[in-house]
Amino acid sequence: MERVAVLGLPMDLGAGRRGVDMGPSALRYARLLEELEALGLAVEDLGDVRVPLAETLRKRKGPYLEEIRQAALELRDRLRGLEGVFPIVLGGDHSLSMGSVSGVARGRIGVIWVDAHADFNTPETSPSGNIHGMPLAVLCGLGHPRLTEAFQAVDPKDVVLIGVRSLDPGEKRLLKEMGVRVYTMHEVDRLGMARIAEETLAYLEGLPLHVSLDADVLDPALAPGVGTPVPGGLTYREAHLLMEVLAHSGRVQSLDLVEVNPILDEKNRTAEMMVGLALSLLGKRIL
Ligand code: NNH
Ligand code: MN
Ligand code: MN
Ligand code: MN
Repeated sequence: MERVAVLGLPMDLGAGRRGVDMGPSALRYARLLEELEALGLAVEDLGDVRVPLAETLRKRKGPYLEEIRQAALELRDRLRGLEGVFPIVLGGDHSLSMGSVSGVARGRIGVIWVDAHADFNTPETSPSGNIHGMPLAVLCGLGHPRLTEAFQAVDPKDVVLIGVRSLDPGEKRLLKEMGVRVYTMHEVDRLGMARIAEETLAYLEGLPLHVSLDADVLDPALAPGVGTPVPGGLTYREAHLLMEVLAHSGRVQSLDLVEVNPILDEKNRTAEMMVGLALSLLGKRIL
């Protein structure tokens, strides 16, 4: 029986709006653990990584670089201690993925970043200064030295972005310079998700895979509970099909479910969507 470990990181310090710190609760409330068990998996909830509340930090305005670094390092170390389980990390804002990817990497790893944005800003290119817009750049070695020293973990050539439709000017330049493979919504429309999923698997041939799933990749009509909604996102079936094809490969070894904002959501639908996608990635089939 495959074993799954669920670990939360209730942090919103990297985002521009409050609320994604409640994401782990919302995902658990949406029956993530029960549904995984119903699939026949052995599931263990490891609880949450501790993270300071924004209210308790004296500095009232971000960026909370040191606090985010510390929380992501704790996540990294917790994940490094796991062996023989499939970790699902519950966010929390996307800056936690610096810790999740470095925590699950045991050598070379392919990262599939499913997001409306590329999260490829540096402090120089970021228009917002929000650290959740930077984690993929940090993982590729670009950005604040306090972060890149701790978390550089992937070759930019081993990264695939899917669902992108909002890029800042400096980010576009960096993505091209670093040779990151990007499937924007334009490619999703033109090629279809089946082909994109197959191409992604072929491109990352031979590598174990980590999927980092940002709720804002979904169309805001399906997933209103996100801080930075962008129109024209993935449909229900496009998102599930991607997860189903990746599941079929048997190569995905870890998952982030991030950026669910229950304050902005309607009746927890966004968390429910994310749980459904996790189930498809873990092998749930229609027939
Ligand atoms: N690119 C913008 C920034 O750096 C938005 C990032 N916001 C996200 N990313 N939610 O997934 O601030
Ligand atoms: Mn993101
Ligand atoms: Mn995004
Ligand atoms: Mn996001």
